Amino acid sequence: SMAEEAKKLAGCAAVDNHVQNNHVVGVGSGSTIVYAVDRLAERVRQEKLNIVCVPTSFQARQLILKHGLILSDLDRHPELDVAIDGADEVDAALTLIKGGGGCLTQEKIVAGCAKHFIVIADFRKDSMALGQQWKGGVPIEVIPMSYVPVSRTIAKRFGGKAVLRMAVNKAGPVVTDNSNFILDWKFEHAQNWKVVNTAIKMIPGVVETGLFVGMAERVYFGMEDGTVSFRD
Ligand code: DER
Repeated sequence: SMAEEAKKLAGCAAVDNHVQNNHVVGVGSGSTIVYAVDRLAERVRQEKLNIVCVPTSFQARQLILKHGLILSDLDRHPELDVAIDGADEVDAALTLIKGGGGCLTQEKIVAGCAKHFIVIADFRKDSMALGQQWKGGVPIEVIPMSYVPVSRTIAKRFGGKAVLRMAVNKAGPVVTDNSNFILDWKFEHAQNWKVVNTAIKMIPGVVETGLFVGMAERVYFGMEDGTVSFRD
């Protein structure tokens, strides 16, 4: 499909422009990153690149192993040269909503350890303001026993509603790779995302938010016309 082609364009552009020999590479989660890892594996074979990969989820770990790439971790490499990951939405200031795939916590940790955090997305994610394209709200990872009071506090202080993410192929709520729950905060209007992100993180029980503020260095967008554009 057009969107899949666009994901591939963005994934290849990020890998070709930002991964070098002897790099430690953070590997994101979701569907767009699959194309980036395909390209990474191709380059390793063709150029005999010597790189190691740090995953951001069980899914990312499976991707790395499936391609025979060298798996590493933050114990061995607490500082990465580059992290590449997708996004659910990107606004004009490069603030991201992430977590549509439920992996936001390890993604944010790995992104924060990288010298360069590069985002890849298809044209549908390119937005002027959060909430214009993405209707899933802001994912928030919470300690399971806290999800009701956290949900009530978010609704009271910031409006909208924070809904427990229920699993589709398993009875009950989605359980993250960190054994936590996810609330999807369906906010009602634009916010000062830097202020809101900090305020939500301070609520007891909140582990992490899917608001990536001031973290993305560059976002590559695969476009419908087969070209790639980027924003810094
Ligand atoms: O869940 C996540 O954070 C993913 O990275 C998400 O933001 C992008 O997933 P996609 O590439 O499948 O759209």
